[in-house]
Amino acid sequence: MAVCYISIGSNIGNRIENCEKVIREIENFAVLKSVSSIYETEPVGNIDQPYFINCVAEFVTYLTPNGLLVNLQEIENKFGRKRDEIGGPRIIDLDIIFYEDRVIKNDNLTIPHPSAHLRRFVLEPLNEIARELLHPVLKSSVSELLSDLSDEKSVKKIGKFSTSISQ
Ligand code: PH2
Ligand code: MG
Ligand code: MG
Repeated sequence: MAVCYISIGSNIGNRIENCEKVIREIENFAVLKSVSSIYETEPVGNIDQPYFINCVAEFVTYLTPNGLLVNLQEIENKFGRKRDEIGGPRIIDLDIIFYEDRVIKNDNLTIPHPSAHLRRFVLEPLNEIARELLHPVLKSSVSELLSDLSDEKSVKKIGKFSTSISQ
């Protein structure tokens, strides 16, 4: 079984419920090990869009990295994710941040996620559940990446998932 970390984001509709529902969906093919608190985060990139709800969850799975990607994309599609605007608002966005300590780069998939180490909305929640985890390319821990981070976008912890999710 492989350990993977998935960043979950939503800024359309009932954002927290969207995140809870996708965690339940991912549990059809992976075992949830831990999930961060719920964060409300200022949009990065295209700033003319609503604030996001973001969290990071740790799963273990028998799927390969590519198999995991395909399954996550199926969930995004099922939730009605449209891919017309790059970096625009989304009902749900599922990004693989780490998969074991694998380094992968192909046309479909880059792991570790190429901008994870630059984004406070990823590192703050990840630091809550995996502060010692090493970035396999940068060879720094999540907590080191967070303390070196220059991203000053607002990332606010606003609560926890219900225990039915996080236990
Ligand atoms: N996702 C993006 C672009 N910008 N900003 C925040 N705060 N959270 C996100 O999840 C996010 C973003 C593209 O995937
Ligand atoms: Mg993303
Ligand atoms: Mg994505």
